[in-house]
Amino acid sequence: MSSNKSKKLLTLCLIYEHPRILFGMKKRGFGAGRWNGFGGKLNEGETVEKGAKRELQEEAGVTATEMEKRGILEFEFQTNGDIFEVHVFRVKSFTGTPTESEEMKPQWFDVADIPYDAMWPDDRFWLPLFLKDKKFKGKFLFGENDAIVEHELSEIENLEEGA
Ligand code: 8OG
Repeated sequence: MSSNKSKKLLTLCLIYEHPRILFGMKKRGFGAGRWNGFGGKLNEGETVEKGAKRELQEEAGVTATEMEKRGILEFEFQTNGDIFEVHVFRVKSFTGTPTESEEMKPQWFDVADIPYDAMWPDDRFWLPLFLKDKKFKGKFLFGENDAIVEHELSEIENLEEGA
């Protein structure tokens, strides 16, 4: 995987209260038509945690009261010049009621019933680790039609080390 591309930092929040997990159907833009967690780009000067919390609020209408970073994933596209570094958070508690926004239509799923066929194809690799409460790091290279061409994934004890 090449390294002289520009890196963009993104957040992803998953509300997981065993046995249910909240996904949103992305209604527009990048990843439209797929179930996903809630997140996006950081505003200028914003910390990753603050950005994650803000995006969750904007897209799902809820406020995270307890959240923890679980993973760092890098996505590279053969057809695109950017690398996306996505920081994945588990939200353990929140206030408010998940509400549809312009970007996302939220829905609870049972963890036995995760809609992998309508999600980003990398999710079936790392989401099982997330659901087992593991911390992880991964890299995925996408080719034509968002097919995964190469990937690495490992469980990790300390996410911040060398992140
Ligand atoms: O601002 P925007 O909605 O475009 O941000 C993209 C969101 O999608 C952000 O929360 C990060 C997330 N995301 C990717 N790639 C992948 C992926 O491969 N799998 C999952 N589950 N989420 C992804 O950008």
